[in-house]
Amino acid sequence: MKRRSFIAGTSALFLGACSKIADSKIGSSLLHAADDWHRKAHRALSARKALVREYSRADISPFFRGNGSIDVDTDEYRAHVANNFADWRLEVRGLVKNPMALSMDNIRQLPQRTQITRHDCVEGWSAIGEWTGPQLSIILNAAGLLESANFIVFRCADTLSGAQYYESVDLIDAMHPQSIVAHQLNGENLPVINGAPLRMRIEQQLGYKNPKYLTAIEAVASLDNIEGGKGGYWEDRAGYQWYGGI
Ligand SMILES: Nc1nc2c(c(=O)[nH]1)N[C@H]1C(S)=C(S)[C@@H](COP(=O)(O)O)O[C@H]1N2
Ligand SMILES: [Mo]
Repeated sequence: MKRRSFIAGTSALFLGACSKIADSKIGSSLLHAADDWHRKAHRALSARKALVREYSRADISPFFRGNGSIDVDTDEYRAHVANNFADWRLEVRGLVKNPMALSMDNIRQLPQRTQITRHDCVEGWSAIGEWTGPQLSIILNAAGLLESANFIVFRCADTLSGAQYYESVDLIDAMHPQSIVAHQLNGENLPVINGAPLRMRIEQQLGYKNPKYLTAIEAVASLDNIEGGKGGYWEDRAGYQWYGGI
């Protein structure tokens, strides 16, 4: 039905060609195959746009452990901790119309989202926490993504075995309503072990896709020339899936 109304809106010539194809047996199976493909792609896309489960306050884990880097071993970071991250800046750069450097006050002044979600680490533990911060979509819309942007890369202040931690997502996950730049855990400023002062929450994906100690958000066309080219620290090293969906 849908296809008919779509075709009706196009030129008579196109309509003629299509109904001729539909008349032949092979033509009609081709059209149905296209329908199936479209239905599946649509279903996959809607699943990725759905909200993940949110929990209640009673479900919050008494302690949210720190994993991977639990501190940043630089004098610069220690100075930021000492002055409460007053000079921390989150850069928004790459394929954007308006590059920005946001202070913690800037971040706190944006509209906020609070969500209680479950974090799942591939190492076999989970924790439920309440995260607060602006939606990444608000920041990206303010920066104005250029047409050529396909991925968002997250840069971090810490190094693990001598290399910077980083991660990336496509624009579907970047624009997801639960993708937030969190500055609070359970109503308090982020503890250092959990990524102070800023960390991403990409709730549809596994723990390693939730980068801590966030210093920059970079819009890029391709991941090929970023670090090892596989889109993230663990993807480059340990063969973790780039799409770490739960
Ligand atoms: N910058 C940075 N982000 C990181 C990591 C890290 O080592 N460095 N570890 C990842 C992994 S594997 C997990 S499970 C979570 C752990 O988050 P938590 O320390 O708040 O528990 O952070 C992720 N983000
Ligand atoms: Mo993890």
